[in-house]
Amino acid sequence: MPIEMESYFQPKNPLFMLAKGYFADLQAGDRRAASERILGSVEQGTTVADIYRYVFEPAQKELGRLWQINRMTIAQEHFCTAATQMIMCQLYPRILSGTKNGKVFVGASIAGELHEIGIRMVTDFFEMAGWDTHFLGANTPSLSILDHLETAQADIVGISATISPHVDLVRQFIQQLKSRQSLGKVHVLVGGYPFNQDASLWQSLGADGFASNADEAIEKATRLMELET
Ligand code: B12
Repeated sequence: MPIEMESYFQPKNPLFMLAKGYFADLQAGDRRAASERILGSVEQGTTVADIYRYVFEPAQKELGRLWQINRMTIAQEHFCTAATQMIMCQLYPRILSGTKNGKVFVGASIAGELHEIGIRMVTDFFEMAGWDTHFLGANTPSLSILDHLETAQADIVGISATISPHVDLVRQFIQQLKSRQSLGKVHVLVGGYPFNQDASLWQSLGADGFASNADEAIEKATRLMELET
């Protein structure tokens, strides 16, 4: 990571004031105010997708920036992350309420990988786009993911890795998937920090696609499904 980095809250953010206020609530240790601010905004018509795009994602990245320059302790960073996850849960009645398109998406972080908010956001975007989704969370062993893909009759699996040494596990996972006959039709999307740094990494691993954010993930998935028909 570069040493000098701009804040992730920039005035061009369409929810700039909401995002700043939310972050200030969390920094003050006030989860209740943070939650009320988000739920109030959603009540007034802000979409859950926009809260994810313009509030939660920059807030998470800002945590990393402040931690890196020693302006936030690890404990504060954990507190804010846990609070954001708690508030995301409060939005599920809205996330799970749309009509379905009959397609199944499974999202997981590879074994050893503890970063799970990115793939959770991606999975929730699939849910909001009408897919049936299965979010398996952090640190999921490859064989368990593969077995789950069979049970869930998945169309697409999304695998997340943030820490570079985990990239090789993603490669091994893809090889295992491609060699299992029963999973011949399952497409693999990958994403996370190392894939954002090197735009051709996904191809060298044998994945079917990569996306740098949740909106792009839906676009890529739609294209993969169109290619099938
Ligand atoms: C919260 C956090 C943690 C939490 C995670 C908790 C949790 N439940 O997820 C904890 C405390 C566990 C953690 C631990 C560590 N962390 Co950390 N962490 C972060 C932090 C602050 C936020 C992560 C986050 O939520 N981002 C927000 C999401 C929305 O963004 P995202 O993950 O990039 O996801 C988006 C896209 O990448 C994409 N995407 C992601 N996955 C996928 C998957 C698919 C299929 C697709 C299509 C797209 C996609 O779509 C998402 C939505 O747009 C980041 C800072 C940052 N800049 O992200 C550091 C950061 C990622 N961590 C970092 C580090 C170094 C670590 C540790 C090694 C620290 C340590 N010394 O112990 C450990 C490693 C633990 C492990 N084994 O995995 C570094 C990574 C640098 C690197 N890769 O080289 C960062 C960047 C901090 C920094 N400034 O240096 N961390």
